[in-house]
Amino acid sequence: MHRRWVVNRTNQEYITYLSKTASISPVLAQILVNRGIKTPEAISSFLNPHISSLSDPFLMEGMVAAVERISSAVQKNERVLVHGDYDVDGISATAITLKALHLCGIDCRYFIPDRMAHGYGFKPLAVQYAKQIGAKLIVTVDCGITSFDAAALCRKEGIDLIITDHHEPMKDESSEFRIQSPKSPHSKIHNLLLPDAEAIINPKISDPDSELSLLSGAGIAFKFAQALSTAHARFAIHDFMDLAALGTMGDVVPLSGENRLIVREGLKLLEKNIRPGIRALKQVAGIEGKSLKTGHLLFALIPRINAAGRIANAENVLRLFLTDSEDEACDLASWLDGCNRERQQIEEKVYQEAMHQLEQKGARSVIVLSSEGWHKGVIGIVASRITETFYRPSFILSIEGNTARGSARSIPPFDIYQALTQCKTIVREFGGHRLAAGLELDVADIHAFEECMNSYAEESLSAEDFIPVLEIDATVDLSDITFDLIREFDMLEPFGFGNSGPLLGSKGLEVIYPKIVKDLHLKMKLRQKNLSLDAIGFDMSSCYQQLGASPTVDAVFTPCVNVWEGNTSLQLNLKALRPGT
Ligand SMILES: [Mn+2]
Repeated sequence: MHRRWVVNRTNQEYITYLSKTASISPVLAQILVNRGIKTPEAISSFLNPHISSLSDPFLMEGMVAAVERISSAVQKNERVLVHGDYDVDGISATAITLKALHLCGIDCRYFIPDRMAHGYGFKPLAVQYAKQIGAKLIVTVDCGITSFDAAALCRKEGIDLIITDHHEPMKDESSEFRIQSPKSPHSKIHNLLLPDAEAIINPKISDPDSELSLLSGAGIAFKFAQALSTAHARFAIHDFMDLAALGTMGDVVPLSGENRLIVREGLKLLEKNIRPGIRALKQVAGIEGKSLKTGHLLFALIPRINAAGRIANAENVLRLFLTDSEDEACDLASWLDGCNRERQQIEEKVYQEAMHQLEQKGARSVIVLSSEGWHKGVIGIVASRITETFYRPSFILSIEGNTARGSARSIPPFDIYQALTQCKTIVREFGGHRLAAGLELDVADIHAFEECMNSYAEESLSAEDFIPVLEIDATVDLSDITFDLIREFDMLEPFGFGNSGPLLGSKGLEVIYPKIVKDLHLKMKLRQKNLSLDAIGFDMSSCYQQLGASPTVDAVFTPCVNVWEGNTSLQLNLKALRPGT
């Protein structure tokens, strides 16, 4: 796919100043500035994050009230229901909250909705379940911020409610139906519709511009647990960071601020196998004993964890996270591995059908595809794959009777939550974020919805917005690439959304001995002045043809250390090539 190459540049004097004061190379200084880390102090805390730098959870709105309500539950010996969600973020958040409440001495139960039977979110059915089991308090995690009906039923049944969530609150544009009680501490917040609850912890409401608003559902559960650990029990909050890291990576929130700290510490804990369930899961995924990187979470652990909620029952994952039994852990892990294989097959079938439909109708600015029989558990992944392939927002809708339920994925220039708000008279229900959302609409309205989305996209996007950008951190000479530089880059880990591995660019490189390896990869030496380095481009064999077209090439790459038969050497891991400019 054609991409626009964009090099990030900052005032050279400032880079020199940062490089000197923070004792880092100018290349690293530029990379940090690109990630919004712009002062020597910010650089120091970014490169050396420490658990002591976790922010005070009591500064989060709603926290004091929530912790007080838990205290009274402890005193009155009340039963509490934790209401979660079926994806990795929701299950991790549930596990953290259950453990923390249990350590406070609370008798707690859980409810995880079933994707097929209940759909996403906190619904009246769960309140009925709470009543049935005699719970006097419900704590939602990773959901609840738009659960008006369930909150109202709680009030009616005399069950108290604490909402912890990181999803967008509903904007109040038609003030006729403001559903807030005067008791609610949030009733003063303008333009937001919030459910009636004893406490709401959601930084997207109280602190939308702070780094805390980037927390995942599990991240917020972690902050709640942190507050409980200070107020009640003497448990170590550090021990929850493995679960919080899984949720953080699973929900693809930016790896800055506390998210970075959570994932960095969480990876170490995941390596240590403090939970039999995680050890067993690593075993079936073939990554036990490895030094863990975020890629292992993204491609080995998280797909297996999410498979349960997609095609079966997510409660088993909760059991996996919480069990102390090695046998149970092994059984559940291999069951999950089976779910994941089944998920892959179902996904492939839906993907092929969706691609076939797309070929027939052609790709518009916003892709809307729908069919009966598409498994709701995989439509989100299919939307991701289609958006990635065509670099367009996409909606994949599964039709059942008169109802179409769908998943949407978007590209950075197109705020899909905003777009849905614009078309909200056509959709029955929707929720989500800038880049991903879920929705429900009448089958009869699918055509009108497609038109509405496309006309909004045509108004708000330019042709350039449909060309993906390749962001290059810095332009370097090959002589800048050293073992020291690569060691410095290691300090930037963990990599992920919002903190991707550094990409460097270099111009006017001479290509020496290019060859295709294993039919797929491209191997060569690249020379600049009298210096040459090995370069490898995985899955880049198709670039071989264009190499002869000009005397030199420009290249984008990540430098790495290659170890081969006991020798270590510098190597460029190529990401893109173009004729020299
Ligand atoms: Mn979430």
